[in-house]
Amino acid sequence: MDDANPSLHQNEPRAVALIGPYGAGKTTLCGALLQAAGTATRRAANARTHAPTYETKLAHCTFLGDAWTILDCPGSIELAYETACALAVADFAVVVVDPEPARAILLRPTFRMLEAEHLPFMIFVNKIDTLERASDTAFDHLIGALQAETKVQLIPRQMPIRENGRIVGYIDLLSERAYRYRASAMSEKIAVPASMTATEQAAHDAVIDMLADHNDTLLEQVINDAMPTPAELYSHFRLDMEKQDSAGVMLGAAERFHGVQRLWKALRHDVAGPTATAARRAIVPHGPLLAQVFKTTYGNSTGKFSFARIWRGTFRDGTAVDVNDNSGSVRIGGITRFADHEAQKVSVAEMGEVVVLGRLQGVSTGAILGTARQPLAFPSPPPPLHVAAIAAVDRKDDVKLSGALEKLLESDRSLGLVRNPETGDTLLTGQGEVHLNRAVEQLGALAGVTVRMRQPRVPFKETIRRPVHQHTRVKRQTGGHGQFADVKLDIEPLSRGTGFRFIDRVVGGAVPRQFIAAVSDAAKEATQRGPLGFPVVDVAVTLVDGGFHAVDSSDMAFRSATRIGMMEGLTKADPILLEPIHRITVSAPTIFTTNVQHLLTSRRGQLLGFSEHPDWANWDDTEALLPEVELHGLITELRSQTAGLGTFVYRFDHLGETPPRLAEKIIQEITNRVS
Ligand SMILES: Nc1nc2c(ncn2[C@@H]2O[C@H](COP(=O)(O)OP(=O)(O)O)[C@@H](O)[C@H]2O)c(=O)[nH]1
Ligand SMILES: [Mg+2]
Repeated sequence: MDDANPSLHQNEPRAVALIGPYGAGKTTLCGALLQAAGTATRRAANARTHAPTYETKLAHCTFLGDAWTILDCPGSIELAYETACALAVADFAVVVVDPEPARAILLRPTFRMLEAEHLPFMIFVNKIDTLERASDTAFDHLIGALQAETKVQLIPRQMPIRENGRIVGYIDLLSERAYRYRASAMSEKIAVPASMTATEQAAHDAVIDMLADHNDTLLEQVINDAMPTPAELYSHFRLDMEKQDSAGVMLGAAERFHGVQRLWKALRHDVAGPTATAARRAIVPHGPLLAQVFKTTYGNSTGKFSFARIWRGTFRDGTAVDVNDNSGSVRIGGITRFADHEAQKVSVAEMGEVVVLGRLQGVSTGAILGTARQPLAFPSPPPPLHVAAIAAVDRKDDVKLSGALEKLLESDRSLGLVRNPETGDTLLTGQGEVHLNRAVEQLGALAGVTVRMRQPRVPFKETIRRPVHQHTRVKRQTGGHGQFADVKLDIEPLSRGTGFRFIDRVVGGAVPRQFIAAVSDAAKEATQRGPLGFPVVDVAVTLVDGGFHAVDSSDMAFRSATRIGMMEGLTKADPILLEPIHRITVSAPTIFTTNVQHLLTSRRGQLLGFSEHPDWANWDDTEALLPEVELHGLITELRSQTAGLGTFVYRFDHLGETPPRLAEKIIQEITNRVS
């Protein structure tokens, strides 16, 4: 492909996402990029960095005549879905990392997201000013550590120049030019330090070899000792990144402006525009209007905003567009573009632009606007890791709450809402404590009510451990008509998971036909709340015999005899509390597997074994059976034991007997609640 034309993508607006672990300096870098583009003042740029980033922030700017949208993504693992959604519409990602090799392990989830999206990316090693005693090999170590986390080949784009252990500049390994950093200004070009010429040459050759791995033409050139020109190298480099065969590694210090201008130039040259991105996402280039919503927000004063990238055509304010290929249509009511902090109303937006659309009812994150004619891939929300029961402090606010919940779930699909009919709890599910705390805060603000959060109630059950024979007679004389019923019940335990069974073994009309249904119903009803206070499962009740009175027997009499008999019988039958046990698979880096096992056993987990993660090198999957009560807060503790990386999936497995001590405590609690 020709690279003679450096303005290959110049006329298309491009979108680049800044991603990476929390605290690596993404927001600072975003400010520095804006400042370098002349969009933000240093103060405005710095002001951005104070608070942690909870959601993807958008900034628009122009760099050397090209339009850019920068998507400053949150780094927290709990908000990873927000980042995944941004990656679904970005042309490119800059992974911002800390220079400390020990922290490279944090990059695995980031790299996995990029690999899943096939999104081209490069790495920006930030905070190199913090390396006070950088050794010759510090940078190699870092790249080695990062390489262990991704299948994409990492190619160092720059080589640091050190003086007294500090990094003061770099040599560009493609152009072989050297630069010295200057305080808050563009770097100054210098001669390659004499002491570095040999190592620089070796590093340059190594880069060419790496590029030749993916390119036969280059390989042939190398074999024939023909020197590729810098322009050829740039071109190979860009194409390699575009195919996600490799990713360049650059360095700098966003806070000091080091390497920021260089990064801009690399982006300008290496980032393909929306035409290429649309092609990568299998969107045919010519056709009707098409855009995808990647973020949705609700504010009390602002209303609903849908953030969308336009893949095809032109958006005009006031026109109607289809939603998800004919599942409805909406009218565009306001198109906004963000220039740093300032919102700018526009009436028309073109292909490639990232815009914010107002008041699109029924349109949620991932929605397709216009006509796709084929499904457009969009990341699915991750499975829940943390669950809390929520309620309005004042019950009469529940209605307001449900409206706000709808908005909340529409704006964040990594939240979920489940009503547990067994416990009556309304459960909000999400990715961790921080995530849910913030969600509940937003919920309260949207609804204008105070929302309370507490640990979900566990749907305990009970069963019996030994068979009993129960004889109960109800005999009452009240005025005229009396009440008479006599039942003999065999109450027996069944194997786990069988449920409830009623058997009629009455012979010779000891209990007349017409009353059997009343006995059966009452027996079943009695299992709704057993002697311990929970639903009774896995019990067989056999009506073996009984008696009746020609005048005084009735459905009601048989019902009450059965009810009394069941309660007495179950109490004598050695009742025991059962708790839901889940089968859980915990994934974490292998170095933390022992921690994971201790954590699970400390929470009454029964370890089933562990194995290598099927496709994450140096990660293990630990399998265990874990009581549902112990899931509460597990993700928080797991993260603290695994540098924040551990995660899990779980599903209900069986009901297990609750250990006596715990059972006592739980029964006490429910007794207190009832009385
Ligand atoms: N020493 C140093 N600190 C930096 C640099 N860039 C960012 N920081 C600091 O790192 C912290 C986290 O930065 P922030 O941009 O919020 O990180 P984010 O979570 O990745 O967005 C802040 O205290 C920044 O001031 C840098 O180049 N050098
Ligand atoms: Mg940030």
